[in-house]
Amino acid sequence: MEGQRARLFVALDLPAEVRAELIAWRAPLLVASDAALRPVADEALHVTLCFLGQQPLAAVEPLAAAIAEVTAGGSVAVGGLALGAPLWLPRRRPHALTVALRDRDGALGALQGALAAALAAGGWFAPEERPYLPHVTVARVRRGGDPRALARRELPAPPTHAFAGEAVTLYRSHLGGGGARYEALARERLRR
Ligand code: 2AM
Repeated sequence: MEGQRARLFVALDLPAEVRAELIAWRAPLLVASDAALRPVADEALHVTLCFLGQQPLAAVEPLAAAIAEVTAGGSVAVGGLALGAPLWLPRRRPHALTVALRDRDGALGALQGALAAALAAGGWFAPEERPYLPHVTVARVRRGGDPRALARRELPAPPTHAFAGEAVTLYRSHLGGGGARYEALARERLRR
């Protein structure tokens, strides 16, 4: 075990009904993409808060403790969220179809900032220069896939009702041929 590393990230988990809405929203777009897009697994739809990259497995326990401290044992709420505009990322040469997240009360930005500061202090996270852009990746461009025809079209807007984040989870990403599989290593629920 000693010396083993894993690809880790911390994410906000979405309520099941919001995941269901995203699954319904993307379904006709997957068809229209003519197989250029591969859907992210239904249960894996998430909002990345901090991408940590390769970390020693020994860091999992202190990382879980740091996340528990930032989320204050379930007393933090992240409300006022809503799905926003569809977004191709990166903008110039898209690898993914995503949906932006609106953070109407600034609660998500505050949580992400606190988490980024705590994880940077622990030496696990290198803060990024670019501003944090909350989004849910719903599908990735397949190798050799060309989504340009779809990317030129105006996409329908996803549902816009307000919701609250479910939990903050430390995930391990297992990369594989059929797409990454995400394993939850530690989860802290948020106040509803
Ligand atoms: P994406 O959804 O925008 O592609 C697991 O790979 C999660 O970490 C994904 O949500 C992915 O974001 C994000 N991720 C992967 N590589 C990253 C990087 N270099 N910087 C920031 N986030 C990254």
